[in-house]
Amino acid sequence: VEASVPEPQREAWRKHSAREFNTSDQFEDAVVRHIETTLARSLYNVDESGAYAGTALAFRDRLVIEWNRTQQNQTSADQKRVYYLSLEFLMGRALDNAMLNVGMKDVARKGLDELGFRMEDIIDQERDAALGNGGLGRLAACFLDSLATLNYPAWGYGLRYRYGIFRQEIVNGYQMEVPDYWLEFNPWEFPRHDVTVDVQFYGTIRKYMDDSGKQHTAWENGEIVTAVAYDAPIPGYGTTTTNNLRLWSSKASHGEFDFTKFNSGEYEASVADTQRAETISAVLYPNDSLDRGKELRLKQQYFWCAASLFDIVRRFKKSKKAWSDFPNQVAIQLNDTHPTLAIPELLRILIDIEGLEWDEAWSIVQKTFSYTNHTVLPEALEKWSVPLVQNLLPRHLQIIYDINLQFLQFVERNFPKDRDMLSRVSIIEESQPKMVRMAYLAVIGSHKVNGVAELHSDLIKTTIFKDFVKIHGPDKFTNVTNGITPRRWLHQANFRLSELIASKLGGYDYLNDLTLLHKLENYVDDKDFRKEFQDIKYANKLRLARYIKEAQGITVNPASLFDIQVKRIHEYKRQQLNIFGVIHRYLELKEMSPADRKKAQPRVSIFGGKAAPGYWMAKTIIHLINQVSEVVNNDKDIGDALKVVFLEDYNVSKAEIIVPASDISEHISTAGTEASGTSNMKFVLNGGLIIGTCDGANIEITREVGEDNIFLFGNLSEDVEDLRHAHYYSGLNIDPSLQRVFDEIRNGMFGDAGQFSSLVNSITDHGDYYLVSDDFKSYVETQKLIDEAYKNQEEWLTKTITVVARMGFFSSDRCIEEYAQEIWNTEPVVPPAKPQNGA
Ligand code: 4GP
Repeated sequence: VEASVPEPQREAWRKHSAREFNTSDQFEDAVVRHIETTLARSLYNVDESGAYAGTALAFRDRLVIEWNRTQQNQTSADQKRVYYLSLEFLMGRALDNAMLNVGMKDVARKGLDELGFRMEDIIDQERDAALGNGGLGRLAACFLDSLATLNYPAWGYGLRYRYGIFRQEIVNGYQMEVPDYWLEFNPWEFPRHDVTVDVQFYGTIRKYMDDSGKQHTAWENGEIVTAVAYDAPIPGYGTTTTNNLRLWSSKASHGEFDFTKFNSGEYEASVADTQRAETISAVLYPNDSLDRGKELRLKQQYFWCAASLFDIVRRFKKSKKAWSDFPNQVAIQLNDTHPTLAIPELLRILIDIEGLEWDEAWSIVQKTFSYTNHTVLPEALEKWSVPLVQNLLPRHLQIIYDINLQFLQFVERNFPKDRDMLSRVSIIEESQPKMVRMAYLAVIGSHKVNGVAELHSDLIKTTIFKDFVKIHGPDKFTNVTNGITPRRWLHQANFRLSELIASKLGGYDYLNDLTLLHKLENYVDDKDFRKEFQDIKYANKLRLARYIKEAQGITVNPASLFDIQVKRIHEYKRQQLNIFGVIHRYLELKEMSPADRKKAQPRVSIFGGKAAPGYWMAKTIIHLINQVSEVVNNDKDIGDALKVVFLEDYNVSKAEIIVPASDISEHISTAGTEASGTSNMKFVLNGGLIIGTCDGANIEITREVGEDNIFLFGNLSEDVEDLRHAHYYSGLNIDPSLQRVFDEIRNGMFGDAGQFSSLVNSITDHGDYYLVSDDFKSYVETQKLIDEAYKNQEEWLTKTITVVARMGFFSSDRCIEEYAQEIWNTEPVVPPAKPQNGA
């Protein structure tokens, strides 16, 4: 490690080195000092937001000390580092997580109490860091937690969006999007104005020969935008390892604004350039399927890849190692195809700038990268038009063509008989205009490709990447079933349950080894344990009921069965199937005698999730849910028998309240469409059961918890194609009970029927692509089984305890170990011991 202070003065540094608080007294010192000096407030004008800021800054100090130490230690350990490139990191709140990970929550609670504040209110002041859409972004956040907890030297690289995912407001039943100003106060980030990278766009290519006659390519005369690093510390649980998440922010290369232009009278132009540069990192794209073809999105991707690669290469070059060592020092994981441009970018750096030959550079690239696929939905697979890439990144397009040429020559040599193969696997799709298929580029440039659950990993091998399995061999393709961090999704979200588990398992070791949960099965018949387990679920339902009242003004009875579906709104996830089922239930209840209705199992159907702003059908589904909610909740006949709630603005911190409160959660995608799902794991880990299709990780959850402890229904993925085909040629078979639901919608039971015609017609007239009609009957029957099962509370309780005990497999720690061994070939770095002088 290079040091800047000479040895004789280092003693003074050591003596005055920053100290961590350890007692509540020291914590209070830190909080008050920050409130008085950093925030310039005092006991006369401090409110909860001030107390939050003081608390966050106190914990931030602690994290920073560990973070600096970790980074120094990892650098001197000189081991391979992992770089996780993700356009989304859905981190949620940081304070509670920081307190629990460093193990100081009780200390802080006591301190805050003495200063006159309640811990829960303070935690609630924080805004979510919502730099993601859904599963892919939250998975990245869980992975960062596990990487730090397991002491892997790892950095996340992403973009620092000025606006995260939009805030959702429901107005007259419709989704409205409002900007999320999350950066107004964010104590967790550190601007590194000294860590910048100039990134080039557009420009021209010049070929030239040097004195020795060697050919070179230069990319010149482009527009430059500067990337500035913003770092956030990522603390591991129960370890001092604190890793780094580096997010890039864009600014004009000439600084705040262009003085030359300003001085020559071009006032507006001087600001316009700045704005254009800053736009690159301004917004997270909220669309998961419709953002295709947007130049700004491609700019974001390159900006982030170029800055990250430059940074990684700069770090590597400091080690003065040979280039052949690069893949021994660096593993880069591509989270979906969004960072695929990193592949041609690394080639460009190695060949154009560092002067390596193609073959050596290519071998380094392939050993360095690996790629995770998160979807088989054809509309979500990224493609960029050749003219767009040509204009924005002319040199990269050349490199992509070169990769493709070499690849196709290889294919031709090895598969001379399969003439169509070349056009099928070409990175360039011969369409009008031509398109660059990013997923193929990612596969070809990586040494490993993984899916995120067993079924999904099998499906990618037989569908989208079938030819590549033949070409590269099956070993290139692997599976890492997703997982979740038990720290946030149990210990933090459901502290009482975590405490109960710890009391039986002899401590919190299980948070570092989730498989230890299996010992809970010994307590399935323990009366006191059962009682406490049940009480906790009830308390969590009560907490959610209070939240529903406060946020939506709807009164729900916590003794009802809570049935929850929260996730992005998408036709393939089939919230429409759920709401049609709810309407069916409502119609049945209406027909019952009051006496029978009293006997029916009361239910609360809870929905939450955002629709992409341009995804009309998803927005229609939200509208229908809200209209049904309006009608059902105000129907005097129905009372507590059924309530329908749409929770506005679903996000990570709300999930922490929602997840522990479920009796049943819904994971009901059309078989073969949901790559994995991760909320399914969160709900079960918190003692909720699942109604689900044989899809994604539901299948492995079933294997772990046992078929008796999950409610599966619906067609299997191998039958989906035939069913679609049958819809097309022989029409649909619409169950009479579903037909009735459609009739009532068309008759205006839930308001203007025209609003919902596209939704209903997509099933009745347009082929029912997502098989709602095929699965409706078994869905409704399975819901009946659930009502019955729930009546036997003792058996239900046994099931819920059993499933928790069997969830050990689904920790994201297990995922990270698999990635480290099978894909990255990396080892943890032993964290440094705390220095003796640290208070
Ligand atoms: C999601 C998948 O839809 C989900 O099944 C999976 O669990 C998650 O990735 C993590 O692997 N995909 C996205 C996306 O969120 O934006 O494509």
